[in-house]
Amino acid sequence: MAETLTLKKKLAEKIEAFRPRTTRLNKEFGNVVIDQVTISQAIGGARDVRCLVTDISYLDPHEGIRFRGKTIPETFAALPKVPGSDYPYVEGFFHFLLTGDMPGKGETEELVHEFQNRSQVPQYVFDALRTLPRDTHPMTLFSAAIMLMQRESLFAQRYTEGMKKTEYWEPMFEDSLNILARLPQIAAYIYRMKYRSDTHIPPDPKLDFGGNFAHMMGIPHPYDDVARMYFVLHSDHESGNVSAHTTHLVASALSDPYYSLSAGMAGLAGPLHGLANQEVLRWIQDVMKKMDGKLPSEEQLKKFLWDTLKSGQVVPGYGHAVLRKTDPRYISQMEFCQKNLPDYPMFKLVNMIYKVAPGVLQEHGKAKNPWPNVDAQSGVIQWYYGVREYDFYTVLFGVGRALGVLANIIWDRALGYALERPKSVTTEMLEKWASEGGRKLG
Ligand code: CMX
Repeated sequence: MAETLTLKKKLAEKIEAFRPRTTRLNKEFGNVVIDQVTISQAIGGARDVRCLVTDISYLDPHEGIRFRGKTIPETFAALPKVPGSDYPYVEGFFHFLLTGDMPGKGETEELVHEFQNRSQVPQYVFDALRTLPRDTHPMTLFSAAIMLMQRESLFAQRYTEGMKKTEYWEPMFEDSLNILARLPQIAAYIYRMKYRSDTHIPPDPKLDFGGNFAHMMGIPHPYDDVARMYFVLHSDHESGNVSAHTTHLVASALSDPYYSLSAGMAGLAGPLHGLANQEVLRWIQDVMKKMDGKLPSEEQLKKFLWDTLKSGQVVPGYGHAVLRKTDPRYISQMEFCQKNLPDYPMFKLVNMIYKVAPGVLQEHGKAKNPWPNVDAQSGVIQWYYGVREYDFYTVLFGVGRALGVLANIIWDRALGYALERPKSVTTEMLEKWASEGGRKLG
């Protein structure tokens, strides 16, 4: 089945053509310096240190994300659309992330079919999830479900049997496709088990990734478009963010995609990363509650923001480690809201926060970026379409993020990236180098 898949054949050709570039850089230019590290970067989370490589997406601080060189609007415009929908096939987008080529209609349909063939979630996954206490966080269930399927890893099996390094990417590709095809049902199952009285809607084998997810969630059109948009927007944000970096790090030990993605999802579950989308809704709901459901004035909103900051908390959905302008993923979702829910009070509140919060954060003077990130808008859309259990929102982020991080680790193995192992130093060493004006290099 997979042997004849156009995507796999195309990927094999791309990898063969690309490998000499990485080999040449490593062998002939390995000593060329591309960055240096300061004490505050060593203490401060390696911010801005250039020591990761990916060709799948690039995040410019002022422009935002480009997938394979294309902006978000360019990506949406160029991908084949699902019939009757304004949004593209998620499957076609995965083809684009992996190869850098826009798939044609035929290639996309072939891949949609391939995903459908691989989408059956093993019953033991559901059985295991059901044994856990029902108040377990959805991200714990999601990460656990991915980890549970590790026994099926072809990469792990082929590695034990013995395979050449140049072949590593193939079972990584197979595992990744198997995982991705199953994620919509796993996510919808977790949602309905926890929040819809444990009633479930079987997958429709004729539907695409986003359409089937909406169907299994039990939410009509245009939620299928919301799903497609959401998964594409959340897919990839270059390599240094916690979920991408964790997945890459774990995979560098030649852990298979199940282990690696499960670990990446644990990173996404942090409130400074993907969990911020649930925190945004919690914050907005808190404001609405205090206002008895009425919209606050700008002055009142300013006070809510200052109260949050003065209590030592962050304003969720604002700020970014790399971006220095409004996140284009925020804008893309804002445009969706303007078209589909322009008068929704919560959307109006989100717009008002956008008007007020950057000024407050600038006055506060700490955040390097006072502008909204992807998480500031996404929960409102979910709330509008009836997904009001905001604990679940990070799982939606996770389904999308899986597309990017899995594409990345397939290429990691294809290009033979090494075990990741940065060097640590002690505080005493830092103090010594500080007193000497820097570490003597060479
Ligand atoms: N509200 C209040 N303070 C903020 C802030 C915010 N939204 N954003 C940054 N700051 C503070 C930081 O906490 C830090 O304070 P300390 O010096 O006391 O530690 C200071 O400003 C400098 O931080 P920074 O360099 O601007 O930002 P970082 O790279 O350290 O962190 C991020 C980036 C996203 C974690 C941070 O902006 C934040 O906590 N935002 C709120 C949570 C959020 O929306 N996260 C989602 C990000 C997108 C995603 O990954 O999903």
